[in-house]
Amino acid sequence: MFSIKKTAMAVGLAAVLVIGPSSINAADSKRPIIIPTHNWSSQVVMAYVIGGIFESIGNRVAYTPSDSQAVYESIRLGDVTISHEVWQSAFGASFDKARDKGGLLDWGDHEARTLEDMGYPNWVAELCPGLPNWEALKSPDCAKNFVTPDSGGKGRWLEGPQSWHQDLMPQRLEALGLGDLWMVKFAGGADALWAELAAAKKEGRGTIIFNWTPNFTDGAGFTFIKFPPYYDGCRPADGGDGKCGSPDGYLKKAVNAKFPKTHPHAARIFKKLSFTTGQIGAMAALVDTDKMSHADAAKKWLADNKNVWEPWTK
Ligand code: TMO
Repeated sequence: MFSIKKTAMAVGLAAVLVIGPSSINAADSKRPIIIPTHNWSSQVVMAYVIGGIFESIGNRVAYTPSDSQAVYESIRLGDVTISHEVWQSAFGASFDKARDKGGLLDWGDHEARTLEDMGYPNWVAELCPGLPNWEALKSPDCAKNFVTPDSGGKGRWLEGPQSWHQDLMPQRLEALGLGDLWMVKFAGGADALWAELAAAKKEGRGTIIFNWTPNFTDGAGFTFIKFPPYYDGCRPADGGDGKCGSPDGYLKKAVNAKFPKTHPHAARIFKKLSFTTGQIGAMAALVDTDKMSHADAAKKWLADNKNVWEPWTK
């Protein structure tokens, strides 16, 4: 009798120590978990994938289109619950700022590492001897192959929407002394980048675009330009001279600080959840290659990958 009681007490104590008192018997709130959606495919598919996982344990979910910089302040204030793709190069500074103010928690990194930088489809390498080294861009004979009707006689870099990096690429181009030969044009959206890839291929002309990995272009013959290495503080926004490429970056998760208390089960799942480069590239490909809707892509991904995500719910 006595020893059974003691064992039960010991188990109970161990549970308190391991799980923490707030989680014991606490059911997740029926209030919806608010998941942001942004303007690139893997992020939107993953929003629905994670929402689907939360729904599978009986939770409610709402999706809200959000600005990809302002979202960290929204999470801090509790208007949005989570962020599942914090890309270091584009959003690290906004994330740090909100975390330092309080109310936003770093919830760990995905297994996938990231790169967000300028690059080219492999067939254009011959137009610019010396690529992928950035110094190849110093040659006028290279730049002239990247002139477009809207580029004022200079070679064109097609950057993503300005909301992702603000003036990072125009600043880098000037810092590296490439401003006489090259200019930056901002795309209206990610689809404009993929349309440019397809058009350049069809017309057999040069193109340099902003791209990232993990993405559907992984393994599809896209090469990132090798710029001088990134180091903390090298960017003009951080007080540096701007003569650096983008970092070998993290892909982080973040949550509102109250989420582990309002939705302890979902918060535990989200903490464990981690996607690989291959999984994230596949989520993007379902939309950008297979032309599925984001929601249908997520349903298919969840159905095909139960072995990946179901263990996280236990
Ligand atoms: C944030 N992004 C993946 C578009 O570089």
